Amino acid sequence: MERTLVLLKPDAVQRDLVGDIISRLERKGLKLVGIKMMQLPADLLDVHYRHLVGRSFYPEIRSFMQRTPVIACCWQGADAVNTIRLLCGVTKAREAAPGTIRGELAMSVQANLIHCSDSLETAQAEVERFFKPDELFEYEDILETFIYSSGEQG
Ligand code: FUP
Repeated sequence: MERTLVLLKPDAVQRDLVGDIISRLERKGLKLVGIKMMQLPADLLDVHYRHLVGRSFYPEIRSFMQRTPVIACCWQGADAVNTIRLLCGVTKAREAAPGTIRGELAMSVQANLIHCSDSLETAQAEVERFFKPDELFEYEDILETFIYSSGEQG
């Protein structure tokens, strides 16, 4: 089973959409294995968004991501990285597909509610960046045999 990082951004916190977004991921069948509220420091954001540091819009992204605390979550599931990318929708939220989180709930490129890791390699690095080992949990999911076939279970 894969693990991936999700951040619920300040617009999700401010718009009271935290419960809705978490509920969508839960109802899909993904397993929550870590969750906390964090005020993101600038140096953590500079590493997290290092592919964007230097772009003209980066200072605005950094300040947006610091406007309120965010909710950091680690989700586990079969192909969890790609599954959550699909549920999220494309970056430019007003063009995101209906049914996706961004497609249903957001309009903006910047205020697009959610970050999710974009590859398995990135996911492993991002989960380690945002969570200490003792903040991540392994526990039995009693519904797993109703969510996956035997060949799909981790
Ligand atoms: P995503 O993987 O969909 O979160 O998108 P990126 O990693 O490419 O972008 C990270 C964040 O930068 C996005 F959530 C929004 C913001 N961004 C802009 O504000 N303008 C841009 O042109 C590109 C990204």
